[in-house]
Amino acid sequence: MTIDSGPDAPTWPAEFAERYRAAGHWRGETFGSVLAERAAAHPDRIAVVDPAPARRVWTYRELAERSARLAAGFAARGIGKGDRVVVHLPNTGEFVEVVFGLFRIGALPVYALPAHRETEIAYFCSFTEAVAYVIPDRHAGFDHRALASKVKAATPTLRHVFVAGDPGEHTALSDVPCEPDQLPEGPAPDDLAFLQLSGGTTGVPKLIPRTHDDYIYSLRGSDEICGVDEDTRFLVVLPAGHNFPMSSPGWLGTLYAGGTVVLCPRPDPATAFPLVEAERVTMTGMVPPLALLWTEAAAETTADLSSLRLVLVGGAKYSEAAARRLEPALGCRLMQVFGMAEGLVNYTRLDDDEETVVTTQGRPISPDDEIRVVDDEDDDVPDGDFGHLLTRGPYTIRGYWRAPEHNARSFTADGFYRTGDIVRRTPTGHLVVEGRAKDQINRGGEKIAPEEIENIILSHPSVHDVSVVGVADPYLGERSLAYVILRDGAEPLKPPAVKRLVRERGVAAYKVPDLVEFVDAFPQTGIGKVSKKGLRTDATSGRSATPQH
Ligand code: OOB
Repeated sequence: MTIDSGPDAPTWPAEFAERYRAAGHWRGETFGSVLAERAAAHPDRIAVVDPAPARRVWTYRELAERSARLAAGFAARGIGKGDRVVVHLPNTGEFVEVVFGLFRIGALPVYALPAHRETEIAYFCSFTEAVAYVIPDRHAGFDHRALASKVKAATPTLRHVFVAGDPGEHTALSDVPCEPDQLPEGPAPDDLAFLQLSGGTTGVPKLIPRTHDDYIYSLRGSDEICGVDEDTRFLVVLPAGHNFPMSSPGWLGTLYAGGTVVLCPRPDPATAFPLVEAERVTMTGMVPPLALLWTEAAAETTADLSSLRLVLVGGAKYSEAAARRLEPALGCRLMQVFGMAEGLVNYTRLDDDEETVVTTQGRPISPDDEIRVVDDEDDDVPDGDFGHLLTRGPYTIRGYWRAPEHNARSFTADGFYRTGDIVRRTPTGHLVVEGRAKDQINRGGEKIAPEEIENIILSHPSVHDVSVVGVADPYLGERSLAYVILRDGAEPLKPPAVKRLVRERGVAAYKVPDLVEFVDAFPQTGIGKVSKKGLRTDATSGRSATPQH
């Protein structure tokens, strides 16, 4: 007997899909059709520049041809429509080629971040039943091939590991391409295009299913708001697999408009500023801590940044004081962006006055983005009051991939996504992010689910209980602090041992607690639950201070 577990994820009800098509939001494009059209319209224009270590460029024709050859090679290896492929590449031209190759055959990239390690990758591969995993040979001092071997041995569905560079025991990506004369039919516009990762509030990240129709609409909307056109030269400084540098307006938005994407290997000013000068970069996007760094470094640099027209800042709250300093320092416009991989993206506008740009996080892309600001009982609060942000619209998912129980909590019965953000709406419809109701730490734009780290620390035999919280940090916005209660009579532990335990479990380095404090008890809420708010208050008031060495 087979059990029908239903569709992988809820999608838009028919009446909504019809409305979004009738409004011209969903136009029946796919990533494959878009690239083919751009390559036909302007084959020799530069699509992608990968500057390091030796500068390589892809014209639109080359990108289309090379991704079609990769698509044919993937298909020849039995990879097809709907198959999941975990893509774990740094900001290189191969990333763009591979992703467009997968799009062409309807296989679904699952975007891992470069910082992810064995625990995350093993989970992505097993949970998505991935058939392939794409890696660099080495990156930032880490050998990805050994990790791939371990994950492959542990994941029965994983048939292929493709390596950009020296493949070791795996398959070289350069051996995959073949003649694309018998390419299978591509996906439909309302098919899934890829799975994004959620920042997460639970022990494991959730997967976000995005369609060609919905994502391409968010690109078109973002391009219009940010003024992206064929003259745009967009620098990708954040990891290319994250939703922000991918679509706000990001490298996919830039390619949609026929512009040029410049891939930056590292985001620091010493790497990025010379590239801005050499490639005449006009636009980029970054998280607040990086914007602070760029703002400070701009005063000292000898690099010519005069080509920059617009810098987008988002992913975490950008302080008003820092926001005021960016435009004069970098000599370009600032736009704040408040988005989420689940969909909704808000931008301040190019014609907003300075006060709006520095004090709000923007307003939605689409007139069909529905915004509700509600109290704890889901009742709407008056405009200007704080409340929980709920949203529904033409590019916001109706549910996570294969997560029915989580979906019941994260979406209302009528399909609004519970963002977990606390906002207020100004009379102009701009949103101001005031805080967060979800149990998540936003470490300078990198999201940490405390539960994931708590579970790791709890596995230590000396640990009775643990609670991980975010505490205010002037540079990162927040950093992570693990409060640990030891078992009676247990071997004493020191902070480095707790950090090592997390690191050695093989998770992304940004998830290792910045601070560890040992306490006898946690503050409790009225009904006896651990009060994370109480812990954050303790941390801010500096009540305890365990030496960290
Ligand atoms: C972006 O996407 P995610 O999925 O990594 O994180 C989304 C969450 C939001 O729910 C919010 O809590 C926070 O990140 N956030 C902000 C923010 N932008 C995102 N909090 C305060 N101020 C902001 N400007 O982070 C993301 C996706 C697309 C574009 C930009 C950011």
